[in-house]
Amino acid sequence: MAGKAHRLSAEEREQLLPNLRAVGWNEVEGRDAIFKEFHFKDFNRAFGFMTRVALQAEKLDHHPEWFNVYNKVHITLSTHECGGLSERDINLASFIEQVAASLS
Ligand code: H2B
Repeated sequence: MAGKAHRLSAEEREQLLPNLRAVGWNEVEGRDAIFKEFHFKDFNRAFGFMTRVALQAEKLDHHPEWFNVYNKVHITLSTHECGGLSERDINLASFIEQVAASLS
């Protein structure tokens, strides 16, 4: 990905995080990251979702931390390079929302 990632400023957070909060993303306590839990009808849908997110993550060279059991997928987004939330996380979260919406 082009350019160095920088941690979002207070102003950028005020501008970018409300939209994600509104659709269920929350800031992680004790760590500069965001988290959301997704529920699907079954494993097939959950894994289809993960597959689409994985391909995009690879393309962006920005990868989620995630956990799956059957129809549940827990996702944490943070940028290791800058040790916290960057615009890359916001972009990936927006993509993830689009995929989830198309599968539910
Ligand atoms: N994913 C996330 N979430 N944060 C990073 O800083 C990151 C990544 N860096 N995927 C990328 C890969 C880096 O390690 C490689 C070398 O480009």
